[in-house]
Amino acid sequence: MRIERIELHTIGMPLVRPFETSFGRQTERQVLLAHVVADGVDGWGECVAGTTPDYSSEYVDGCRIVIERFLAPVLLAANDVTAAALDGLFAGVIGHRMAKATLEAAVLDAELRSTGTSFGERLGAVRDRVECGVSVGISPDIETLLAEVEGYVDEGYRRIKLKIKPGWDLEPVARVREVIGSLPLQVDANTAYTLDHVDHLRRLDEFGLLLIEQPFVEEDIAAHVLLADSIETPVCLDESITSTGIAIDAIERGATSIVNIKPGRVGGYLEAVSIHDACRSLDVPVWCGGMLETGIGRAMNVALAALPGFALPGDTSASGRYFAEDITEPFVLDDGYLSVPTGAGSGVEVRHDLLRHWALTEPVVLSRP
Ligand code: NPQ
Ligand code: MG
Repeated sequence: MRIERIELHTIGMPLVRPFETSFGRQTERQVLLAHVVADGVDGWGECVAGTTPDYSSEYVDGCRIVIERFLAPVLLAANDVTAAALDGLFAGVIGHRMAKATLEAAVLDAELRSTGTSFGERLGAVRDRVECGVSVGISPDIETLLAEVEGYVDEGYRRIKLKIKPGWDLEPVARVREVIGSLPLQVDANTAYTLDHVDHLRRLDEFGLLLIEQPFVEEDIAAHVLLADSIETPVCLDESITSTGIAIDAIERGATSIVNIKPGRVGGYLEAVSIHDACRSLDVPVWCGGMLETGIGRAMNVALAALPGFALPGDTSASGRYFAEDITEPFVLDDGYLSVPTGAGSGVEVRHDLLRHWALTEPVVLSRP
C-alpha cells in the first residue's frame, strides 16, 4: 500500500467512574488515535499510552511526537507499506512500542479493509466470541468495592481482577472472595511490591486466585522467580513482557507461568501473535490485557483473544465498563462474552461527531513529502 496521509487525533473520553491502580487515579481517558489513508482506504489505530508515564515510560504527548517526527515520515516516504514490513521500517527507532503499535494497527486495519478480511481471520482466531473478565480499581473503602464487584457479577463477567497495593490487598481479596464464591478471581499489583513483601504475598494463597499479576518492578525478573518459587498462586507478568524474546526468557527462568498479552505494550498485534505462538509451544496459557481501550482497540483485542492459546478470560470488558459512549459502536456483554467482529479490518466504524466533540487538540495532519 501507498500511505497518502496520516492524521493524529487526541481525544479525552469521560470515564463512567474513576479508575485507580497502584500507580494513580484517572477520571478521563486521554487517547491518541492514528488515522491512515492508503490507496483510498481508511485505517484506524489506537495508542494505549496514558496521559502520564506511570504504567510505562510512554505517554500520549510523547507518542504523538515520536509518531510525528520519526515513525510517520518513514511510512510516508515508503512506496509499498505492509503491516508485516513495519518491523523493518521502524528498526531505526529503539523502543517506543506503543507508538509503533498505533501505526501498525492503523496499517493492518487499512490493509484488511482493502481485501475484505477481518482482524480475527488475519490473526488466526478460532472462536467467534471470547470470555470476559473485568478489572476493578482500588476503592475508597471496602463497601464501595463490594458494591462495584456485585454490579459486575450481575452483568455477567466471568472473572474478577482486583487491583492491589500494600495496604489494599488481603482484606479486599478476602471480602470479595466471600461475596463472589467460586467465581474466578485474580489480582494485579502493577509493580507495587518488593521482595520484602514475599511472606505477606504468600498469604494470598488461601484465596484460590487464578494468578497474581506483576507484583514487582518490570526489570526485576529474578524477583518474580523468587516469589514464584515460594507461593502457590501462579505469577503472571504484564509490564515486564515487551517482546517474544523476553517472554520466552521469563518463562524459561520460571518468573511467569501465565502471560498477559497487550498488543500496545509489545509493539503491535503481529508481535502479540508471536508471543502467543511462543507461549503455546511452551504450554503457557495467555490472556488478553486491557488498557481502557476505545472500541477501536477493543475490537482488535477481542479478535486477538479468540486465538487458541488465550485460555483465560481477558480484561476485554464491555465498552460500558469504562465509557457511557464509545467512539465506535459499543461492545456489549452477552452472557459474559463479547463477539469477535466479522467485518473487514477491525469491523467497527469511528464516529466522527464524537471525534470532534472529544478533541483535545487540533488533529496533526501528515502527508507525503
Ligand atoms: C493492567 N489495565 O492490566 C492495566 C493497567 C492500566 C484494565 O487493569 C491509561 C494507560 C490507563 C494505561 C489504566 C487494567 C491505564 C493504563 C490501567 C494501564 O495493568
Ligand atoms: Mg496489569
